[in-house]
Amino acid sequence: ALTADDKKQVKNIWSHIAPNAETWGSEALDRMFKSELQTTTYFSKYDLHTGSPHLKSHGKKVMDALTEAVNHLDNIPGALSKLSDLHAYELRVDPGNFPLLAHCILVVLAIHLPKKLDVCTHQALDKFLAAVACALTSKYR
Ligand code: HNI
Repeated sequence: ALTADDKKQVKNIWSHIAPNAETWGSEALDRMFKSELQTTTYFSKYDLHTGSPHLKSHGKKVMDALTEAVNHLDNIPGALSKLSDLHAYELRVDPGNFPLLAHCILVVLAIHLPKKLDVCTHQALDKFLAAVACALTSKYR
């Protein structure tokens, strides 16, 4: 679980991330789609080329949802409840894909914020992204 200190680290670094939601979100998706080809199967109607409008709009949606979670660190499952229904009941995304996206998000953040992503912040973000994945996959059965 996220400690009080983890929450502080996440909130702190997220203030530098939220304004870049569209660009960094689309970069993370781009990396996921290129390095984990099976993730593209959920987006068959999308144009997934680097920098495409779809990639940008979806990247922003994903990062904005994470911002919402950062604003509710004491109740992530509650804040993402609707998204959890969507991913579990409608999209049926394989839970194994969530760590793949989390990894790509961390890589993108490390590229853009190398100084800010020290060991403690990396660990806190890793725990945060795992908590989000847990919230989004909790309704699978
Ligand atoms: Ni995800 C739609 C957030 C992981 C496949 N996803 C969304 C939307 C948000 C979102 C927000 C838009 C909802 C809406 O329009 O009402 N997704 C997140 C978050 C994570 C995540 C915060 C984890 C960090 N999604 C994943 C993963 C996959 C995934 C790992 C599959 C590899 N998501 C989808 C698909 C859609 C989607 C597919 C629907 C896209 C569309 O437009 O049809």
